[in-house]
Amino acid sequence: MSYYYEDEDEDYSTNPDTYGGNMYAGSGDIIEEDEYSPTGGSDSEQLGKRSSNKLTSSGSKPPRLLLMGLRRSGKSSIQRVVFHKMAPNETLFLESTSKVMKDSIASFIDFQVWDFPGQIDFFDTAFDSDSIFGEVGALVYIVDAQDDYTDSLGKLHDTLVRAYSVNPDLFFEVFVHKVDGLSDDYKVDLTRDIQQRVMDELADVGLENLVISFYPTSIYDHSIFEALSKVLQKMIRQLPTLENLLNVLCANSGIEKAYLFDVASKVYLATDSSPIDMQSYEICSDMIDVVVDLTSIYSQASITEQQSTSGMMANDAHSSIKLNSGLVLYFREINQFLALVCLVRQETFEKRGLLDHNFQCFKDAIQQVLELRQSTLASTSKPPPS
Ligand SMILES: Nc1nc2c(ncn2[C@@H]2O[C@H](COP(=O)(O)OP(=O)(O)OP(=O)(O)O)[C@@H](O)[C@H]2O)c(=O)[nH]1
Ligand SMILES: [Mg+2]
Repeated sequence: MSYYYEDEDEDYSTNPDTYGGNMYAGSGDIIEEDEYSPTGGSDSEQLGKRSSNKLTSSGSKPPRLLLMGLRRSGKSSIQRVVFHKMAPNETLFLESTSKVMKDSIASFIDFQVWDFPGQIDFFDTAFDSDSIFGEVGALVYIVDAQDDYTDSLGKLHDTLVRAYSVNPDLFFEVFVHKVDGLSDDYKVDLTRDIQQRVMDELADVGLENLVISFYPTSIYDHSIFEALSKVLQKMIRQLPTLENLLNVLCANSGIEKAYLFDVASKVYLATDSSPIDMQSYEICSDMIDVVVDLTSIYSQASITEQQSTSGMMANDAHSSIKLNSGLVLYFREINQFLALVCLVRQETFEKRGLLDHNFQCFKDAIQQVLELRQSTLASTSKPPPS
């Protein structure tokens, strides 16, 4: 295995935590209702630099991911494992949530995760559906598949009807959760059964056209990351452009499969259009853990090294692992949030000049997509001439 880590961003390199265990330091503290903590960092230059590394959602406000479901269904566990790197078995000790907890995530797009308490009473006057469902985002309803889910589906039905009446543009998602330990066939059957029952009930109230996606998930494997990737992708306006760029890169560089990942959460933003197989996704996702773990162990040394050679450092981190299958697993940093992880044929990997050149073009193109959005935002926010 060859491992290289070189770091470009001064502010980020002096803070190994940015890439290490505490991914959202300063930006993802759990806060209670009606507060929004913007991204960490105070000086405007730094904020400008960070924002040009971000993608944008379709609304002006940060989109919301609303996690709903009965008590103990696993909402807080999902939020902790994916966005705060909690080990899955530590979720056993999580306390029940009593208030809506809003978690602001500053990442490739800024968004908020709202973790609701299990038993929400829609008829309670404190529950303001208009403001909760009114903004852009996704309603993710968690069904505990290890429990009797009859009550949960009843609640899901009420939630969907209520949310749809307030905001039909929300994305509606159902996680059939805690499917760890179940056979693949059973997972599929179970998800299909739940889907059928939900759709039948919606048809009874005339909502048969409501589009809902169903995913079997568990915090003990990659499925929760994959499902959340798909949900978050719906909120990225630039997704078709990113997919096109990945297709062009793969076609010209001997890449079998490529994923554009948000490094901190391991959620993938885009992939090329070749079919996704779970194995390639899992191995690419594991590669991020390898790089992040090694970085957190060795980053102090790499910082010292960089300081002594300041001005001469390369501007990206990269790492590769040769696999027995004749493929090379290749990680390459794009900016402080994003990395490309791909499976490259070994013979093409040896022609590194081509790969490096194509990667540079890809990176420039991504940067242009990000900057274009920034300049559009800047020009639309200028006051009209008097
Ligand atoms: N087996 C298994 N257990 C899970 C999974 N996800 C969560 N759990 C467990 O489910 C229990 C409840 O998890 P929480 O995240 O607290 O549930 P919650 O929906 O936030 O509950 P409330 O806050 O009371 O509404 C914990 O013991 C978790 O360890 C999973 O994917 N598989
Ligand atoms: Mg909870």
